[in-house]
Amino acid sequence: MKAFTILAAALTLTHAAFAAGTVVKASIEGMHCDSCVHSIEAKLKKVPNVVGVSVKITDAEHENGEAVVTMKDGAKVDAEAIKAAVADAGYEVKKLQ
Ligand SMILES: [Cu+2]
Repeated sequence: MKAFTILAAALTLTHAAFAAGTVVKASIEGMHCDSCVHSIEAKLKKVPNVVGVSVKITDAEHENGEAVVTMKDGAKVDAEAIKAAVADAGYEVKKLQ
């Protein structure tokens, strides 16, 4: 399971791409229905220090969606862990901010 390997590697990194308490927005490609939304939400909720996840389809015609991930206050965030969780659900993060 490649995604799990990536996630494990990401968790060992001390570098944090985002400051504590950050709300991270991820643009996701390939989403087309509620099932996509739920599977991505389920994976992101399992990322350490994630306290809130909101996934929605932003452009149904082009199958684009967005995940808004809220991190625990004071927690370090690794962008790779979020990307890996989305990849584990079967989708790709096109942009993370
Ligand atoms: Cu779907």
